[in-house]
Amino acid sequence: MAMKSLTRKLVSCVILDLDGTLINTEGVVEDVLKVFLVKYGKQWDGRGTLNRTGKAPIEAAASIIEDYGLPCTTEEFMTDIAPLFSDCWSKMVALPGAERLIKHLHNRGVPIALASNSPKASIETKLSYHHGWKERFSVIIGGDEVREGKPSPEIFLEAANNPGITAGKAAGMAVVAVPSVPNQTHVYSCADEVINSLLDLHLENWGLPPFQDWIEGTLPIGPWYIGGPVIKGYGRGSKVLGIPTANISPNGFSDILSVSASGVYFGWAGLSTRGIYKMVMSIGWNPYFHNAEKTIEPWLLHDFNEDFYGEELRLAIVGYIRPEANFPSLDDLIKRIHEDRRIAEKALDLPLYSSYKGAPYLITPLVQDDR
Ligand code: RBF
Ligand code: MG
Repeated sequence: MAMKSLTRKLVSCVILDLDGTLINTEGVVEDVLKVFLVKYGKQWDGRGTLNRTGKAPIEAAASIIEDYGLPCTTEEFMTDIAPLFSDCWSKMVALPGAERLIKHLHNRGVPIALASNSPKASIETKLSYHHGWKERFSVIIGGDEVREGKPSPEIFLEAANNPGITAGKAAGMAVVAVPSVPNQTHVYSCADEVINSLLDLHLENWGLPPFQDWIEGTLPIGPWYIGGPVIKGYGRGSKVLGIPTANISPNGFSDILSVSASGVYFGWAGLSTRGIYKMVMSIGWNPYFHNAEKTIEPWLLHDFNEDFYGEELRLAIVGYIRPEANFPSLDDLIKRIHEDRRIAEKALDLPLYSSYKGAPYLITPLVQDDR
């Protein structure tokens, strides 16, 4: 994506945000708000997400009260909602690439700091569910440790005011934004670079030690195992485009879907009565087609003679190729998808990936044991 090359700086230390950058706070907060609003006879409709993200809890609360016209004060709101959050911390899972980034920078001796608008106590609680994170930060600054939270620069200056990090401050700061709200990249236009997920962070662009785990244009992930009956079969929809995807229902995988970066993945696909095939897939909104819902669209790399609508399809997702993108024309989109296919087909022959072809999950049991 766009990078302002003129303003690019060589970076010697990194300050990370927590909510929506390293963990999926927003998804968990949404689930709590859904339950909470019912108390006031209101229904959650996704309103105001952008007004809340990145704000301190008290300001976020004020914006919900305003967005939904709730008859309470921010203090009452905070007191009432607190118990609902108490058992939610463990659901705030690592976003794609977060763990990898923290470990990599730490291993390579690059100092990392955490600067979050959350109060220090919440940061500590959230981090306690992520083994090995806290110790890797040289400094952690919460919203209650500065006079003014973000967007005031104070929190970043405070985080940088640390022996290991002063050097970075002296060099000036460059900002890479990882939007947690889809299709709102324009909101982040003052960043030096906007990326879809931390998987797309290219550290060498910033003078930092590059990740070593990309191999032949692919990044090993997972494996994730998902499956279900084919709801849009081969031979329908995009067969006209030469891309016969076989959608499975996203219902039941909302956890994986909500935290997986929209993009192109690959792996192995098992069809109950037919066999195991190479597979390349998209997870996302398909911006070219303006889809309203995130979809899972595996393309089984085999010439089938007939449709397999309704059959059980099992997937082992083992690698990542690229972020979802919008293309100027359908022709460009199709060309790129065929390029993805070639990358996946070749990569799946590497032992690193081919070993998952034998995963027991790919084979559907003939008799379902429901006990
Ligand atoms: N749709 C997009 O709008 N942008 C993409 O970057 C994109 N990448 C895809 C990659 C693969 C491997 C596959 C199978 C599909 C991708 N799609 C993408 C979705 C594609 O538009 C869709 O599968 C069909 O064209 C019709 O639903
Ligand atoms: Mg944030």
